[in-house]
Amino acid sequence: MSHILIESIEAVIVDLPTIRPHKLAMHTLQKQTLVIIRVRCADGIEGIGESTTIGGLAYGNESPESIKTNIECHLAPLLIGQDASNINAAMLRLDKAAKGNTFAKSGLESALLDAQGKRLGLPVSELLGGRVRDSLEVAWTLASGDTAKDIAEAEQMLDIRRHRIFKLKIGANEVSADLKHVIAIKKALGERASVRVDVNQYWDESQAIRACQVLGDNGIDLIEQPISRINRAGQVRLNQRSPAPIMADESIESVADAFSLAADGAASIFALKIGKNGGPRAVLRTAQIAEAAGIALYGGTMLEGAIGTLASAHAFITLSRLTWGTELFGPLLLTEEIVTEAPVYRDFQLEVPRSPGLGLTLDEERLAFFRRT
Ligand code: MUC
Ligand code: MG
Repeated sequence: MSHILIESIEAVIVDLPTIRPHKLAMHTLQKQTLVIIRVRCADGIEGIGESTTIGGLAYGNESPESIKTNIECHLAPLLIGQDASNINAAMLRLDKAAKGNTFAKSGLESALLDAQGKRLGLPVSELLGGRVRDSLEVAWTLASGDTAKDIAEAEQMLDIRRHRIFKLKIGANEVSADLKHVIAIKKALGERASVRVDVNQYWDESQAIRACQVLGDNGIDLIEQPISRINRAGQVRLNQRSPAPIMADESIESVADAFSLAADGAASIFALKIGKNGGPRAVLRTAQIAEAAGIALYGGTMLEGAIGTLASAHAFITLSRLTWGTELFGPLLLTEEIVTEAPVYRDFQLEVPRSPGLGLTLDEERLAFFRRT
């Protein structure tokens, strides 16, 4: 195939309302901010990607504004004029010239994969080696901040057969109050649902030792990132003594982090996130490290919209084992779409399109309406 040059790259910031406030330990979302990436190629094909994080700089090292600036000033100039169909060469060029910036790189990698899929008439999952399942189980996060409201929300999700796995966001309150909240929800749902918690690094080891024991004793299936990513020795100790399995989320900010966590035995489950690894191909490298180390996998989210969600889904659907399912519910938290057809959720599962690329088309009018000027 002759070279098809990348002609232009655009990063568009979009603010979309959420169905309700979404309370995490470090930030309450009243809206979600997406960065949409458009890569236009000389053959007339446009690839779309998404680089989305949570709470400005509250969650990680990149913000929507830094992602847009770094793409426009540093990353796009490295790609313009390069071969759009050689994704290895394009991403290598970015990695050589720019440290970190995994969210920005993830949106670009997703857009290049979308363009190449459209060019070859193949879904992104097939470019990544082929899917080994038809759909992905999707968890829902209960994060209204109110126990009764969370139980009512979970009951409704079970009734309409949309979710039967629930993740509770805790850590901001007193440990005893959080434990009461979690146990009340687990008691109400019983064996009808898997209940898990995400502490977002808010406990110290002394709090986590007892809290993990109580959670495990009360039927909680999984504990996500209980203590700081910096306290590696503490994570190793907790992983050895907690009766419920410990999942690493914030601890993984790169593929190299995944390797050192696996080497140290710091978690028995990895949350896979395209944004934190540098794209759908990069996240599969982390998955391979986990598989080799006997670490179980979970398909994570940074509450992306449809584009980032399907970019993640096309990668996760190629994994032979996804023991803990996924949490790819981001589009369901938003009241608005900027694509013409929303991702389909049915019978507790997300369907992953079989059409070329990611399987999505931008709705230009909605994008123009919601984009920041
Ligand atoms: C996180 O830390 O996992 C994922 C789901 C959710 O509600 O928040 C995110 C972030
Ligand atoms: Mg998490």
